[in-house]
Amino acid sequence: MRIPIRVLTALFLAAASGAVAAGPAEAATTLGASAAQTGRYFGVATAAFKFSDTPYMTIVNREFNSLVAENDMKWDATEPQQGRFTFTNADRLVSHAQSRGMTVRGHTLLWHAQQPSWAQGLSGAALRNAAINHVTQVATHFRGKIHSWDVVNEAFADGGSGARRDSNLQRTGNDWIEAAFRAARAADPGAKLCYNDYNTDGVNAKSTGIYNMVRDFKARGVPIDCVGLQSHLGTGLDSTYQQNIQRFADLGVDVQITELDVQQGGNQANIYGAVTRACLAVTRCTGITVWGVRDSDSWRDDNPLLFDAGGNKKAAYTAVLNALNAGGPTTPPPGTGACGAQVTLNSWTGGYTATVRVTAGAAALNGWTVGVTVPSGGAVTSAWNATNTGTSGQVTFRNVGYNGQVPAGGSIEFGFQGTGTGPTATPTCTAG
Ligand code: G2I
Repeated sequence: MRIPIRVLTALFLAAASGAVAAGPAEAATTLGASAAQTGRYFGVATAAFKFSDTPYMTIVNREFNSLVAENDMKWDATEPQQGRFTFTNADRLVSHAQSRGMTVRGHTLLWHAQQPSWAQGLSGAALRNAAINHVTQVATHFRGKIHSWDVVNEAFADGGSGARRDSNLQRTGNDWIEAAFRAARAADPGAKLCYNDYNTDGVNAKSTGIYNMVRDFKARGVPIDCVGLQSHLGTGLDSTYQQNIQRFADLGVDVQITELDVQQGGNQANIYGAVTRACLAVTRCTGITVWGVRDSDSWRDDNPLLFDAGGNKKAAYTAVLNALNAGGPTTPPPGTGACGAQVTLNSWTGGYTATVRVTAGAAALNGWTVGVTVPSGGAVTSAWNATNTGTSGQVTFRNVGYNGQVPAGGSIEFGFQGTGTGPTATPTCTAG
């Protein structure tokens, strides 16, 4: 039988795309290393004041490759008096993460809760200006060090309305969220910008309200890159949990599970495993963060975490590790060569930022080079986490000192900003 060439081409492309990674040859033994095998991170919420607790730090350093501040980056912590910023604890967290090669989630720039009392007393234009200044100052302070920012936290109402929550920020005008995202992008173009909320653990009125906002932002060019689903869970998991992740991903944003904890009880381990599998099943679900280290560190009193008070691994831990080791779609597909590169654009009239994810193939990388075609009329104006040669036409980006080594199947990101139209062709990637 003769197979038409078109079909052969399709078969070849399907084989070459390598979209589905087989399980790793050797199971990883920590959460971070296991998640990295599919290009994801596994993070934990920490508090700088616990960094001197040795059993606590032993677990943090062994298991996780991403940190978020449980409280140390909130508005009341970073700007206790208007215009006076304190970053001591947050800086400690960031520098610890950097020294261990961990990425950092920023939590959170604007929220109706945990506002300093001076902000609680403001309204109207004074509050709006103070809020935007806060976004700008904090995002600028951490520029280049944050993987993803929760730019706005918990702005939607619970219940069936799908509407915004009333708050002093909301009363400054419905456009406060997009103003915050634009200010964050201007201050740190390399950070992914997320909207983060809870009770969004399935397709429901609240998550649909957020979905509609994200769709509108994408349509109007408001810079948004990711949605955080907090996932503070009880004794059950919504049957539409994965479907909900997928529908956000289909809008062209990443999804991150940002504050996972699950009520202890008969189902805890199963629910942790199911959440992990749901994330792994969606290519754009790029990482999971648990909201604390040991049960005794949790804001909840129902033992919702992966380690008990003595620092022992619980059944929930094993369920997560096994799910991570079973693999899932690699994010993004590594391709068949030594490495692959995929670009995500955030464009506006006359300019763009590009995020490029470099993924190692079957062997670890010791240096990488990415070639990008920049359409004529435009030029690269700045780059981060890479050094460029040339600014228009064929532009080459090379790793910098700290991100040349990428484990097999692992990935790193760099980015650049440019004028004109962003590159549309898939970049080339070569080792070395
Ligand atoms: O409420 C759980 C989480 C829901 N999503 C947003 C998260 O930011 C939030 O985290 C919790 C922290 O886990 C708590 O640790 O946010 C609470 C409010 O910011 C945190 O509690 C606060 C207490 O309310 C303060 O009294 C205390 O000073 O923790 C502070 C630092 O220990």
